[in-house]
Amino acid sequence: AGAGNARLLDTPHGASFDVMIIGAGFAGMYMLHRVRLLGLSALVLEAGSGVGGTWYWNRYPGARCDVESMQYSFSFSDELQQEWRWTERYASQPEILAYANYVAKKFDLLPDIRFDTRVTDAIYRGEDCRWLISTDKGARYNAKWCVMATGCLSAAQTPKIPGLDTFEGRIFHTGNWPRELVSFAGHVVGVIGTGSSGIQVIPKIAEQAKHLYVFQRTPNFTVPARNRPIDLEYENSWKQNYRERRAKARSMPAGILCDIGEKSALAVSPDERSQEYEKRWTEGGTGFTAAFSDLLRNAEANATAADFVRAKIRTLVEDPTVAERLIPTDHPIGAKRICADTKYFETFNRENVTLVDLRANPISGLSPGGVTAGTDFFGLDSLVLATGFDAITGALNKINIVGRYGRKLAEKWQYGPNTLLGMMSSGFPNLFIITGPGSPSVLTNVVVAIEDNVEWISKCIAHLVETNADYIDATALAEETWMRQVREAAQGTLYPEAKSWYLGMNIPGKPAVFMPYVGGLPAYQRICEEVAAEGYKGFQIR
Ligand code: N01
Repeated sequence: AGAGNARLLDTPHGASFDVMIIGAGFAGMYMLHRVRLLGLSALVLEAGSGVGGTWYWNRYPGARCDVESMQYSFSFSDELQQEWRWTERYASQPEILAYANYVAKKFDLLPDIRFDTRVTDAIYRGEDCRWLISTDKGARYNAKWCVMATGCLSAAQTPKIPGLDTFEGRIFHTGNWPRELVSFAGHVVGVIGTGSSGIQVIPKIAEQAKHLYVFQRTPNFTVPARNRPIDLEYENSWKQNYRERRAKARSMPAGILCDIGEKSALAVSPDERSQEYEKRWTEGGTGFTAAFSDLLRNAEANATAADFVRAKIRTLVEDPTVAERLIPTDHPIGAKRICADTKYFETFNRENVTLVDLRANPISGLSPGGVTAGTDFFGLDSLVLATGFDAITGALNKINIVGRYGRKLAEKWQYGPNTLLGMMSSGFPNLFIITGPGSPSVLTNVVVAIEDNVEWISKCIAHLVETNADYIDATALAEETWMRQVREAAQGTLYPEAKSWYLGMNIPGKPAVFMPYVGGLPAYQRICEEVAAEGYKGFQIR
């Protein structure tokens, strides 16, 4: 067993640990590893039956990362990054899950993880500054420090469509896909949702299904991923230069080493602009929106990139009416997370695929045999919900988190989340969040954001242990100042112009607040380091 079990104590509130970690995705796994290096006891609680988080749950056909695999991996162990071999430019879900399992085994993490265990409550006990954790299995634990590694895109969102529970066919959610193999062969299938998940799953289901109806409410911008196998030369070029490349990636706003255009899109001729877009379109990947420096800051510059993609859609989709329906017009390109696809638009040229425009014909409901949209009925054998997530705060708010004076986190955040650096929320002492709201999280290569947060939190805990401190909390003033910085950073961009999950606008009733910190990883990292160097300025420690 791991270090933790040796220090296990029986208390009235179950087993006692130095650190409880909620979630065994990349964040929870690395947190456990770091806590053990401090010589502290830790336990991880995980709702799934295995490690991997996002990559455990999102097993839908076509699920694939849109950050290149040589970068979407841990950098903390050179041995790990040298010995693991990625096979494709963008790793598929099964490969990333295999990687997560490999990491768990290599660092012997499994003995300190309890699977199939969902945390229901986390309640702060003021007398001894400890967190009391309860689970759906009736287990109780307590710990000095509690770390939420619950993920930004982990609370799958099922829309309230009338009659959904009367549907007699199979229903799937991309974010909660079954572990067994699902076949759509010979089936009439409906997919609701055309975000990143829908855009990946639709071409795959189309290859199998007798007929596929794609129910689209809002068209999305997507660029070709141009996934391909990794050759040895490319792999070696990374492995021989990992240290330098990782460091360079960390100096880029999204923590991703890529070619960022330094010019304004409006400072070059239309020809030069098109050539640059064409080059990036051919190269593939989400680096398309980094073609010029102002694509996410200037509406006119943005329109040049959006128009380029619109023209591509018109050339890729044979039926002009279908092409027009697939063209996004309601948001700047990149203001919603841009998607990377493999033959998405081409899928609509297949005879067995029909695009149903929900703007013209909204879904009125489901019945045992299928979906009614407008005046049309679509008989279905299977329905796939690619309807997204209650992002960034969803997984946290599902847990009954109660801080000082009995205050609930969900209540504190009812008008939008408030944190200091995305890692602590005032009134919830000794509770850390990895890639929480107010951190760069989803705007970055999230593995880098996770590593940075985990390392900051473990150094902070080490500092508390060394100084015999029992208690750390964000001050209300520092939190307010940080949230102002987060808001101001977003205001200078085009992000708030899209009704996206970044703002919680995909969830009915969720306050529209831009949640991530858009100032870039290097700026965020510098601020975090300064705060620590100045004795955790903005935090109250005793
Ligand atoms: O979710 P989304 P997602 N009736 O919220 C539609 C990451 N990710 O799971 O836009 C009809 O983007 C909704 O329509 P609308 C990535 O960060 C990454 O696809 O609200 N439609 C929209 O089309 C991504 O951004 C990867 O009008 C309804 C769709 O469902 C994030 O996860 C792969 C509806 C939801 O799109 C989320 O992506 C997958 C309703 N009642 C995910 N409710 C890669 O790395 C919702 N919709 C490649």
